[in-house]
Amino acid sequence: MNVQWYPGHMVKAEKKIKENLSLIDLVIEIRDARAPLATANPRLDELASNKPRLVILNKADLADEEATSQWYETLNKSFLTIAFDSLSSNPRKVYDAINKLAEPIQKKREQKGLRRRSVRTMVIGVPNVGKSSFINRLAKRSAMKTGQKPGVTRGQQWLRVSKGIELLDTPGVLWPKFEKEETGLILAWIGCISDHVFDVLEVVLSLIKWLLANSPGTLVERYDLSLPLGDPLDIVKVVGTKRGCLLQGGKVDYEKAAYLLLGEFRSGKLGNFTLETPASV
Ligand SMILES: Nc1nc2c(ncn2[C@@H]2O[C@H](COP(=O)(O)OP(=O)(O)OP(=O)(O)O)[C@@H](O)[C@H]2O)c(=O)[nH]1
Ligand SMILES: [Mg+2]
Repeated sequence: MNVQWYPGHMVKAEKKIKENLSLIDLVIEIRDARAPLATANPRLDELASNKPRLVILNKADLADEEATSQWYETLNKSFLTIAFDSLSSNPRKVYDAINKLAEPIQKKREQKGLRRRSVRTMVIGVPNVGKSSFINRLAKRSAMKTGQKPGVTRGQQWLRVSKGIELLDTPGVLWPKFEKEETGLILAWIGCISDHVFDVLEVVLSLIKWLLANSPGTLVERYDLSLPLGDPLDIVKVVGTKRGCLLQGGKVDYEKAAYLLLGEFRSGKLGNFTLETPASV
């Protein structure tokens, strides 16, 4: 897949992270539980090596539960990790984790004769993983703007989410680390890359291939497809016909059908899927 990258943009993003590191006590890295590898920040180990880190496997409600447990086990060996649903999980465990990670810093302050102070945390992650929704969940109100597409948060914004905890919302940043073509595809499937920069039909054909290989019954059931199945393009055609994605004159509108499939996948209507296993770490 051909996605355009802007090296200048990445240099700026790294500079911003470095600037913020001097202001904060710990880092919360939000990843998408459906793709904890593709949505990881490959530069973070180096950039934030001296800051405690909390990893949130967000959108756990859309991921495969068993796979999320496996990811939890794997990641929790390196970083305190929490599987979370920013639309409905109880934030208690996140508060506890933040306070636990900040405790050594608070202790150090006390030893120096200083008072404990608010824990300052930067929330980072690739676009659309749910950073702003996560902050809203912790604050128990819609303080930050959220949206179904990447690039909603433009600037940085601090918010006191509870007594003693302040979070910094940041714009999502993608890193040009697509050594594997699949990483780019996965990011496109789950909505972390703007739909305008790739060919939606091409991306959906690859998603259909993945679904046929990993969960053969899903498409058949959801769209009541007859067997034997045709190739992925045929499947888009049948879905488009059945769902009325048609051009004037009655021909199938492949792009519209592709958007419909993508939307249903992203919102969990096709089921709960995890696209990467810890074995690929
Ligand atoms: N099902 C589900 N949807 C979520 C969850 N967290 C966020 N969302 C949805 O995902 C979309 C993106 O959420 P945002 O909070 O705007 O994501 P963001 O990381 O701040 O995005 P940018 O600011 O664009 O980088 C929104 O439509 C949210 O409602 C979650 O845990 N589960
Ligand atoms: Mg945001």
